[in-house]
Amino acid sequence: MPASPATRPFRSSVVYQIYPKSFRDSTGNGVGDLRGVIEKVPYIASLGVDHVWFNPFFPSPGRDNGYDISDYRAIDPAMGTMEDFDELVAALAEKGIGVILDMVLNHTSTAHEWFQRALAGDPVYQDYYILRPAKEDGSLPTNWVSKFGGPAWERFGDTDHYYLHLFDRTQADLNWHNPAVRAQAAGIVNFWRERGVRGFRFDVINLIGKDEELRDAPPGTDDRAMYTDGPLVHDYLRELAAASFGADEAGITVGEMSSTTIEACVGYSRPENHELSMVFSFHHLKVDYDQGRKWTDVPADLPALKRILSDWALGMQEGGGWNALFWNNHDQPRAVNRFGDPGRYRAESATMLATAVHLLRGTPYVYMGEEIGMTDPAYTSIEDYVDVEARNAYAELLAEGRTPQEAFRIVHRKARDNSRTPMAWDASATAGFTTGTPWLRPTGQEAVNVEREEREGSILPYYRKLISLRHELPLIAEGAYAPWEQDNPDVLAYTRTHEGDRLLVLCNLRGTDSEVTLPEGLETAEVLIANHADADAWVAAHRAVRPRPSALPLRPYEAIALLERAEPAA
Ligand code: TEU
Repeated sequence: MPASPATRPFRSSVVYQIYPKSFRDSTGNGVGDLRGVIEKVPYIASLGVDHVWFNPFFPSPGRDNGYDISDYRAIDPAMGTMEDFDELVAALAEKGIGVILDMVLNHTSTAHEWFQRALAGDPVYQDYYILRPAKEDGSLPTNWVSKFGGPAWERFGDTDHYYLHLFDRTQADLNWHNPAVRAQAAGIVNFWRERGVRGFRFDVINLIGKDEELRDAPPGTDDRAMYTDGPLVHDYLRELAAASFGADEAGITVGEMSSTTIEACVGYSRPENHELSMVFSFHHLKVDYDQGRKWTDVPADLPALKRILSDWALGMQEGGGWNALFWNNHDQPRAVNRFGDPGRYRAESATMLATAVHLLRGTPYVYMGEEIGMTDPAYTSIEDYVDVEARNAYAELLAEGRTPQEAFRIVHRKARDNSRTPMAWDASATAGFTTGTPWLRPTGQEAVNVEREEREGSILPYYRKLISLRHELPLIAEGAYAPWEQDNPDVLAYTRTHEGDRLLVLCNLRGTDSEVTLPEGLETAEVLIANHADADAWVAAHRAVRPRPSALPLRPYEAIALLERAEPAA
C-alpha cells in the first residue's frame, strides 16, 4: 500500500483535524465513518492542508468517544474496516496529504484484553497497570482526583487493590515503568507505520512518567503536580522514538501536554532531544477559567491571553522547541464563541483569530468546521449533551448547590460537545452529515455550512489563503518572533523577521474600535492579508498622516498583516 507522502517539513505544514464520529456518515446510522471521510477527500484537499489528524477510530466501548481503546490494531467496526482505512490513506496520499493517528498510550479501556487478563488474575498483565492497596487507614492510595470528576482510584475487581484512572474509571492508566508496556507502545506505533502512517499525535503523553512511589498532593496544592511532566517522560519518549517513529525522516509527531510548562515543552520538542516534532499546550485556553477552574463562566482575560501566547512563542523560540498552534479541537468549545462574537462579527472574529495563530511561529492546526466559522450549538437542555465529562460536571455543579439553570449555563459555555457537533455540509436538517439521525444534534447549519461558505462566504477563502501563505513564505515558517506593543490591552501584535523581510501582524481582539502604534520603517510594506476588503486603502490613508509615527486605528476584530520585503518587488 502507498505510504503517506513525504510532505513538506512540519514547520511549513498545516494540519487539519477531523473528529471522525462527526465528519460524515456514509451509512445512515448517524455516526461518522471512514468512508464518509473518503467522500470528502476533495474538500480536504481543497483546503491545501498537508496532514490530517484523526481522533481515534479504534475499537472502543465509546465511554470517552474512542479515547478508551480496547484494541489498538484494528478499526472500530462502527467506523469501517482496515480496507477502508488503507483506501483513505491512499486517497489522501494521492492529494499529497499525510495521516496523523491518535495514539492513546497513557491508558487503555478497562475492556482491553490486557486489563481483562489482569482482572482474571494474570500477574504479567497486572503489572501493565497501576495497582495499589488502600492506605493503612483504609483510604484510597492517594488523594488524586480524576480529570472527569471524582476520585482517580477504582476498586480492582474484588481484590483489596485499586487501579489508577486519571480520566474516566473505564480508562485505566498504564504502568510505563514496565518495559513490556513500553515495548507494546512501540509495537502499536510500528503496526501503523507498517500501514504507511508517518504522523502520530500522542494523547496526554506527559502523564506517562509517574513516580514509582505515588504520593498524596500536600493539602491545598494541585494534585496534577504529582504526576505531570515527570523526568521519566523524556526518557520514555526518546525510547519510543528510537524504537518506532524516530526512523521516519519526513514524519510528524505531536504530543498533547496537559498542564505543562514551557521548559518541559522545550525538552519534548527540541530536535536535538529526539523526542517529538511539537507540542500542544493549553494555557492560552484557560483564560476564561475562574481561578483555574474550568466549570465556571467568566469572560476571557484578553491581556492574559496575549501574555501567554507571547511567552510561549518566545520561550519555545529561545529554547529551540516548536509549538502546535490552535484555538479549537475536539475538547474545546468553539473559539469564535469564547474570544469572538458569533453573532454580529462572526466572519471578522473568526478570521482575526485565524490570522493570530496562522502567522505565529509553530505549526497551525485547523479543527473541522473552524474554516467555515462554525459556532457552539444552540442547545437548551443538558439532555442535548452526550459527553461523560459534561454530564459529570453538570451533576457536580448541582451537588455544589447551583440551580439547574446556572449549571446548564456553565456546561453550555465549556462543554467539549460544543465542537463535536456534526460538520455542517449543507443547510438541511441533518446538515448533510447523515441520512439518519445524527448522534449529536446539529444546530445553526441553516446559516453556517460548507455549501454556503463556498458560494458566498469570506472565512473559507481566508483560511485557504493563510494556509498557502505558510507554504510560500519562509518568513512565516521560519521567521523569528517578537511581540509588539505588549502592553496594548486590545490588540495582539507581533513581528516575524527572516533574512531582512519583516512581517507585522495586528489583530484587534475586541469587538470595538482599537488602535495600535506602527513600528518605525515599514515604508514600503504591503498588506499581505487582511480581513477587511479595503485594508490597503485604510493603511495607506493612515500612513499618510503626519507627523509619523501615527497610530493605526483598527475596526472591530480587524486583522492586518503588513509585509516589508528586504528587496521590494519592482
Ligand atoms: O485530553 C486530555 C485532557 O487533559 C482533556 O481531558 C482536557 O483536559 C479536557 O478535555 C478539558 O476539559 C485527551 C483527549 O484529547 C480527550 O478527548 C480525552 O478525553 C482525554 O485525553 C483522555 O484520553
